[in-house]
Amino acid sequence: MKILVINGPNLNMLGIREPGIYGDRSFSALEEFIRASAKELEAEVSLFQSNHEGEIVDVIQSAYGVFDGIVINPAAYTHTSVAILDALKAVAIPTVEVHLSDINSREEFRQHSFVSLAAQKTICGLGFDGYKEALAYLCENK
Ligand code: CA2
Repeated sequence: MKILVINGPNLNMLGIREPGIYGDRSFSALEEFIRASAKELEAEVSLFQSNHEGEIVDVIQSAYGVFDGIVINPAAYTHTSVAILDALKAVAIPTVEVHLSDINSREEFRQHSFVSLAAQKTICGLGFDGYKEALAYLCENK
């Protein structure tokens, strides 16, 4: 099982500010957590982070025929990006959307997700554990 994990804009700043919302652990701790979770689940993961919408579209397109699943936290692009939605629909790779925080109990503008329209499942508010749950879901439903 080959899974591409995509993290969107500003997630590389994790741990630096807003610990009350996103926790106090760093982005490199998140990457380590994802790698350890994948190892436990016997899945192969590739990690990608970008602050640029077009780069995220490019990496989704290049996943076609290569990866069996995608885990994506599109960060702020969740709420704005039809381009990322269209790329996920184009490749039709089983996708799980993850958010560290519970976007449904935050500001109204965070309560709508374009990406949810292409995801098989959305996991919110579980912090780092949400990524492990997403990987496990893809492994169980391959
Ligand atoms: O809860 C999530 O995982 C989000 O996808 C995180 C995004 C936010 O725009 C989404 O609405 C929900 C924000 C990414 C990280 O933002 C930071 C802000 C300040 C300090 C560190 C990270």
